[in-house]
Amino acid sequence: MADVQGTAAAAPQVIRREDYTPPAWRVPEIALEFDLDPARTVVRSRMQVERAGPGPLKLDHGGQQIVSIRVDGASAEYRDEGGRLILDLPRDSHAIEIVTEISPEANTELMGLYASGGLLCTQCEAEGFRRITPFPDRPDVLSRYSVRMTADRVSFPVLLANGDRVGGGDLPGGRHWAEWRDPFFKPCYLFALVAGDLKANRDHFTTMSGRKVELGIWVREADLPKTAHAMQALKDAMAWDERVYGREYDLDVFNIVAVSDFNFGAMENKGLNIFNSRYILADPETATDADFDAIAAVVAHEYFHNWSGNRVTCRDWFQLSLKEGLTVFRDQQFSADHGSAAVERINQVRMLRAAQFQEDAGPLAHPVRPDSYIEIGNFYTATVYNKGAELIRMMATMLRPERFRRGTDLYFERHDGQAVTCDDFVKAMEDGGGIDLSQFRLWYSQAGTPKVKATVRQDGQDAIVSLEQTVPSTPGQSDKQPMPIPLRMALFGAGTGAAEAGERLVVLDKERADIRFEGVGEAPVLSINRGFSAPVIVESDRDAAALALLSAHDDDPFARYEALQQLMLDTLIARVEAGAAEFAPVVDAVRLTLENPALDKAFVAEAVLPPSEAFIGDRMATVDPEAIHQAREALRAELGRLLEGQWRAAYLGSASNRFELTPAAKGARRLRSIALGFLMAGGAEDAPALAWDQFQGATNMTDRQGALAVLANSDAAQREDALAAFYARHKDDALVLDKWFTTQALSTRADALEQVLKLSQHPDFTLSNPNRARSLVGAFSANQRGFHSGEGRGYRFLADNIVALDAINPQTAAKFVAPLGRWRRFGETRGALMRAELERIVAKPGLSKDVFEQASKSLI
Ligand code: 0A1
Ligand code: ZN
Repeated sequence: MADVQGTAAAAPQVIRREDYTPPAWRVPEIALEFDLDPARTVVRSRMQVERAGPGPLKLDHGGQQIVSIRVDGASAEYRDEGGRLILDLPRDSHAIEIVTEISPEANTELMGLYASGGLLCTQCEAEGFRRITPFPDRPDVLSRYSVRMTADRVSFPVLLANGDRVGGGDLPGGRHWAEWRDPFFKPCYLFALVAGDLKANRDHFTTMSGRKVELGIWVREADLPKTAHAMQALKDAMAWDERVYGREYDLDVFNIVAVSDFNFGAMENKGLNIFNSRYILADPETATDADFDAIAAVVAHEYFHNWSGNRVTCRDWFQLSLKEGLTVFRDQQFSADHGSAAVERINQVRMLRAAQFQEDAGPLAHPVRPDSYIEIGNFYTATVYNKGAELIRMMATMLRPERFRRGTDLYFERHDGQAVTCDDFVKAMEDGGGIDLSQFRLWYSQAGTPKVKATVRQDGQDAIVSLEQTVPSTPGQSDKQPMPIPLRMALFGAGTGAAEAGERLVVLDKERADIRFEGVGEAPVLSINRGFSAPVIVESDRDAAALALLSAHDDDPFARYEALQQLMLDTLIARVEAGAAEFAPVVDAVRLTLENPALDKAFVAEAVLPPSEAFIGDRMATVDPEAIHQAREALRAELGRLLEGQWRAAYLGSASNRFELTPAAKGARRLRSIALGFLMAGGAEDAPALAWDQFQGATNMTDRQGALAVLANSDAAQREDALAAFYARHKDDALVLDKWFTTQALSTRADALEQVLKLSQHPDFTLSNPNRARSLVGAFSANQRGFHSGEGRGYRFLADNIVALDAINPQTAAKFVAPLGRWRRFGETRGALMRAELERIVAKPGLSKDVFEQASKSLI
């Protein structure tokens, strides 16, 4: 499909938050008719428009063919202004009818109406609706939709849209029709339809007021057995939102459809969620425990949007975090309530640090509520989503549960049916929770990860914690003000590890503050940012002994994990920088953790893992990926060797029997594969055989993939056999084959780049399926050692793929640019090579504005 505005021939237009003006026309009613056909679909739109202010009616237009435009029954004059149809209308209300033609099968961008594996489906967020029919494609125009579809009865027996089905029947010529009506006002980004040969896993949920809701998860018939987990998650999410937020579902039907070609994870269209199939389909044979968990989280996330996003939506796209930050926070709470809360928090923070801290530290840094964009698709970022969720979490921490709930109740009640701003949310927290958040609003407007320096000293019978914050400058924002940083902290005795002072919540709202803890008996060790209460980087002068003490005694599981991570991090950085460092304190701390019977396996498994190579690099002035890799491997080898007995015990003690998805069973499987990795790293003679046996004997994908990854990272003789066997067994299951590509793309071996170059020529590799593109190209760009090896050939590989993918799917291509944008961090030689690839991308004629924005900003 031609993308008229998508090309960067002229300098692309910058959209600014400060330029927001309310719409001049409302569209209270719209009736859509689709004559569906993969090659040529005719769309007839009838809109009732009403004047809300001065000015013409402006309809965004996606470049498709316009057959006719009529106003009040007569053919109408309009002009095209840079992708917008402008209609000067004389009266205050008119009936507009527009007929357009589109070709779903030619739509490779996967925005608007497109074909995927024999289905026709839509994706409208953020600005896809305009590719279906001209419309004021902005989230503050709310309409009631009715949708009539006609299609071939054999190819498309199922016709779904938002709301309730109100009619249907057969037509001559082998066609049939169905009509759906959605009684709720919604912005056009929540519109959806699906047509295809689908079967449903059907169930129902009775809401707290006793209404019965029909639930359907629609997939290809062969996939029906893989939908049980998603269905259970949906019912759990519906019950949880009633219990925790008092939010009840509002339609009689809730449908989910799984599609195999999708740019993101899933989409919360009103009453008709559309999912990337990887976040629906699972059984123990094909999905890992992490997949099962991600499915539950994404199903819950999309469901929660029904209130945080759909009933209360965004005024404009700068407010994206209004719905995304809040909904991520809600899905995080849901996951914590349904699993191990400590491990959930560890994983959330790991993800935040891996994606968001990097974003905040680089050329693409932007505030949670951005000030400008060229292409809004580039702002579905870890900052808007995950840092946005941390902002909600900080407010919840400061308010405590009861007052936070009063705030959210007020928010939903006050703004139901409206399109509002992040500031409206904060105001509801202030009014409902009784708190002044004036200074807190800085978290929405200032980019960059704050740093907090913390030291503790004894002062007679007291301890004094000195805190100092700095907020780094980021592109376009050099002058930063101090932010209010809620820090949960406690003190432990340096000799005994005994708790010396109960936990306190301190809000650091100035550049500096001294906090006095009274009545401290012995020299104190500081436990700070417990539970990761603020998304900041803490720098403290705690030495190895203090960190080891916390890792053994802290009663906050996150802080305990963090202490061991910090100990490993300090050790590894010293190793890289000074060439040598004592591993003994780390070995002792890991031993104590492994031998502590009070800790559950899931926690132990996460705590003993050294920080990732990328995270170590983030804390260094200049990143030398190979040196970091060698240091980390040396530590893993030492841990493996010196604690062989403990790893063996952990391995044997975690043998899987019956497959269950309880936190305990998942923790055991996780620890088992991690222990196997350490045995291999330590050079245990039987480790390759153990890995092979685990691979061969596995009764579930978690054990199989765990063993495969260990072998894929090794030089073991069984490596090739395992990869070949995995391929042979799973080559017909696209989602599992993605894992095969990813495992090799993430390999820590020196030849990862060569393997990836080969795999990119594999007959099963294609850029046209986003999951497959991410499984190889996306994964490899996160392989710190592999990507930066080969004198720039890794960079060239990435750039070549960005350019190739840009021609078919700019939105997904743009997501691959960020790793090259980190060029400043990798020293002169690598930096120049990375920059050269960015320059090559930017110079490409016909580049999309999506990739142009990311690549050009990355050069600055
Ligand atoms: N709102 C969705 C994310 C999403 C955004 C854009 C899309 O376009 C391809 C698709 C999905 C969510 O937060 O889950
Ligand atoms: Zn979302």
